Amino acid sequence: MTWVVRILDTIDSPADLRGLSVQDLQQLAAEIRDEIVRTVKRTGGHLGANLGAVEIILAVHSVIDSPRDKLIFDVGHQAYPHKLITGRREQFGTLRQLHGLSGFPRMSESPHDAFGTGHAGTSISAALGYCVARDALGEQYKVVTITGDGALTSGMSFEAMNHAGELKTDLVVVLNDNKMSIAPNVGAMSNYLTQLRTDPTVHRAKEELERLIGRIPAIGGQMWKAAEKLKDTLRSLVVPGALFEEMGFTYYGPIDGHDIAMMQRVLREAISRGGPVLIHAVTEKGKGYAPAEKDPGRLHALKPANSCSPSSVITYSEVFGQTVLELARKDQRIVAITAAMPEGTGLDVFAAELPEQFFDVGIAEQHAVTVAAGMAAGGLRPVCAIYSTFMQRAYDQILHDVCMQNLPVVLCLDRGGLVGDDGPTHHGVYDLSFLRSIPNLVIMAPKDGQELRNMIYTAMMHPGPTAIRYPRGTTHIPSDDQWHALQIGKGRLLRTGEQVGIVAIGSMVDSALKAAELLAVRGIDAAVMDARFVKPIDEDLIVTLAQSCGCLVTVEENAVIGGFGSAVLETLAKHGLTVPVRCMGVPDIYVEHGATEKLLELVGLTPEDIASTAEQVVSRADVWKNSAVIR
Ligand SMILES: Cc1ncc(C[n+]2csc(CCOP(=O)(O)OP(=O)(O)O)c2C)c(N)n1
Repeated sequence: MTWVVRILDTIDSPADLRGLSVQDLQQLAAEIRDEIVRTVKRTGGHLGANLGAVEIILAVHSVIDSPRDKLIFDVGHQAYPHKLITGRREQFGTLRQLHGLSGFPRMSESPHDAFGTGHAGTSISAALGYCVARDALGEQYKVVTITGDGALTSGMSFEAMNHAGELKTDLVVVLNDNKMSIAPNVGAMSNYLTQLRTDPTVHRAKEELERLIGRIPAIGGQMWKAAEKLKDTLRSLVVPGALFEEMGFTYYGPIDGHDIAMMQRVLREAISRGGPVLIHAVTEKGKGYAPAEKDPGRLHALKPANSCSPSSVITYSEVFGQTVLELARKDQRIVAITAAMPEGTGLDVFAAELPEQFFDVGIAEQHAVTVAAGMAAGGLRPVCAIYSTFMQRAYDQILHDVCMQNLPVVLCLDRGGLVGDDGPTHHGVYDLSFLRSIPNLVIMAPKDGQELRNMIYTAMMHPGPTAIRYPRGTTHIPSDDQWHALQIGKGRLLRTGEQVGIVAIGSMVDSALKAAELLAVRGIDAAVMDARFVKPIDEDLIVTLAQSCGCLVTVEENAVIGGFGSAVLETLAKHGLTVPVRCMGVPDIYVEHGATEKLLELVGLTPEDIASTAEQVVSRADVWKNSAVIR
């Protein structure tokens, strides 16, 4: 029996690529694809974008000298091939598992990960920062980014290019144009790239024009200036990439991003040319794996092999999408906005049925919120659905454009809480804290799908701004096909009890109820409150609970600093109540990636954790009651 030695097994660092021929690199690309498909089927993770970027990554690593030279990814879920050839092949099977490899580049994971990523549109800014540092410190290294066409819909990419064009420093941006964001890419920039890729007349015109321009004789004075201007005008009319050239980048392309030899040649030429350069590489998302090539949107990412949901459940995102659709069918003023996540947010059903009332603005969260503010000012009822982690981008837009003007925008923050294997860049655990200090904003968090339906309806009826945050994952199919308006600022008592009040919000309400069961077995009588509103908070119910139980535990799947528990403490302070309180939430750390249940254990938010904390608080309250010194 003969063993075939994989080239991949001989690559421990990018330096090992240098002796390889183009044929070897092509063979290596096939082995990398194989390894990614096999592993991701088991662990879950991003598929299509990685398969499409293999040759670009091999070409870049074969012409630069990482980690001395810097390779910076955008979003970073395309970095699996990079991980496999930068000394992490052996650990690749631990991808996205607790304490295993991250699904994104991380500076702490490898010296080859020049910059950590997860959110889109950061690569050109970070790379430019490296260039500035390099130039200021008199160092000599190359800086290359791999940036997607989706990332180019993000404002940050343009802000960075604008700056790079002025600094004129040596920077190579490889634009990995696979025509897709997660869904098909949108917007005028996307149309422009399509035109560059597909219009053969533009290519012929470029060659012809460069020839003609070359023939314009060198002349002096005013005539020379006029001729130069004419050249520029002609160039901007027909030269591919004129938009990038106008921004100060030398444009190469479009070229086939799967052609390793060509990529190497163009990269070398770009590096030796100097200044900001953009290489427009066209690739196919899912390349080399037929199911992903056929359906790149659905196979953007896979769930772990052992995950399946029973048919009695539905995702929160689906409840959201269906509810907004039902409401919008009856009211044309209701419009839905997504920032490049139509499927993820559950708005795909809305887009299919009511395209006139639906807007995908690209990876542009800030714009999404302010355009919603403008729509509300103009008389529409916009619902803006953005993952909690990406809403962090739009803080000022919420504060300055929506809430200061008290506009009726409904902000829906999906993936609130710990999101699991995507890890710290994607956990949505800051929103309650960062939203709570904004005046005029009503903030709600549902305990289940039915409550989410009611909250969406309540928000639509409210004349000012509202935010609803709900978790990733599933909930019971709502029992009621209708919805009911909730009284703003009112929570509800789900379980009465005399010894401790557990005040929970959103995803933690069910865990609090389970904790109360555990406590009952231990002879402790716990009340459980579903707070529903973080703001305005139900002061009456909290004060009543604090007085009747003598101690409280607050529970939230949000940073404990400045979150819901802080609001409860502020309420008690306002009413002059001094009772023992423990605030449970996400501690002041960036929580790892891993299965959500494991992460909840890690941060101490399981029903058992809540029960034992409540037990401690009860015994502390007893000491308080009996001790004149402490009192
Ligand atoms: C600020 C932000 N918004 C949304 C996302 C969710 N998201 C992850 S990847 C992606 C599409 C990226 O497309 P592109 O830049 O073309 O990269 P590709 O996956 O095609 O390589 C989106 C919208 C994100 N990561 N960051």
